[in-house]
Amino acid sequence: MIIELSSGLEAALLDHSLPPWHLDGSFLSRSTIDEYRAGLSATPQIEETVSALRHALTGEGGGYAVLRLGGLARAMGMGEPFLRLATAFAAEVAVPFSPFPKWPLWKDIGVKPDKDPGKSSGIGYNAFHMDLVNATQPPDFTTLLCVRRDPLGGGPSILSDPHTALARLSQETRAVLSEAAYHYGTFFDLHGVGEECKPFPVLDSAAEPGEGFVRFTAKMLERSRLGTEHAAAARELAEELVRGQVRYMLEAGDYLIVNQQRFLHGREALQSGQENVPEAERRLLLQLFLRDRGGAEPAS
Ligand SMILES: O=C(O)CCC(=O)C(=O)O
Ligand SMILES: [Fe+2]
Repeated sequence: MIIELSSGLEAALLDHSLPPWHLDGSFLSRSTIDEYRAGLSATPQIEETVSALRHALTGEGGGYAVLRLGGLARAMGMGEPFLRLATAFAAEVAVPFSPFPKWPLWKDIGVKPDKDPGKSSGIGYNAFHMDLVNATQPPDFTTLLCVRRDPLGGGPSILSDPHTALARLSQETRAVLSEAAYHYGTFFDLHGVGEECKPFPVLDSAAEPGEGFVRFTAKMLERSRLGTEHAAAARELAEELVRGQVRYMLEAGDYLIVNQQRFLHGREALQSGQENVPEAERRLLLQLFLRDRGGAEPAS
């Protein structure tokens, strides 16, 4: 679901500066949230825009949205004042937080030609996954703000609904995916996401069909040692995710928000030749995580 800002809203947002944000532990502070809400509420058509955004993320059949902030980005640049506006929109969805104590609220995802190509900031295919898959409380939303797209033209984002994918698998395969036999990655010094979840089941058998996190990352197929039967079930799910995927090329100023209980995300490979692109011109995203207000906010 793509959400454009009306020209009236854009003009009012350009006119309206927001104060710097403050954190309370790893979460955006209550006072910043109140200030940003008050700031946005003074602009025309904000209610329609925010309700369209919430509906795209949590309404029937929804699960992700691209909020098009490119007009604002072109007019004001993508420095701190622009990031405050993006943070204010994020705070209308849920509470922004940073699970990584050493990182700023918005974490850079650049392009590193020498890194594992399939991981964050690598240049290859970044397979379907949820972020912080191995935490007992993964972020409810993961968000990616595009500062620069791949100048060589690669790297579209991919999105897929794992509940729909699971429904196409056999009962037997789903039963295998419900076993706590999966693991991926490390877990070190993370805030606001609970404890390490290891091993984990992909499918939470206590959740209603179609609801809850589908704890999945296709990256574990190559990077974790899984039993043969568990790997085969995970591979079937990975294939169904690709079958049902949508692709979207983020432009500068596009803000992708993904409800992690509804959709998994990934990214296709960047165009080859990244070594020849100067670092300051390579694709750049900024990532921010959100925690639902519904449940108790975990202590940081
Ligand atoms: O590069 C992208 O578009 C996605 C990156 C990603 O999903 C991640 O770092 O978790
Ligand atoms: Fe991700």
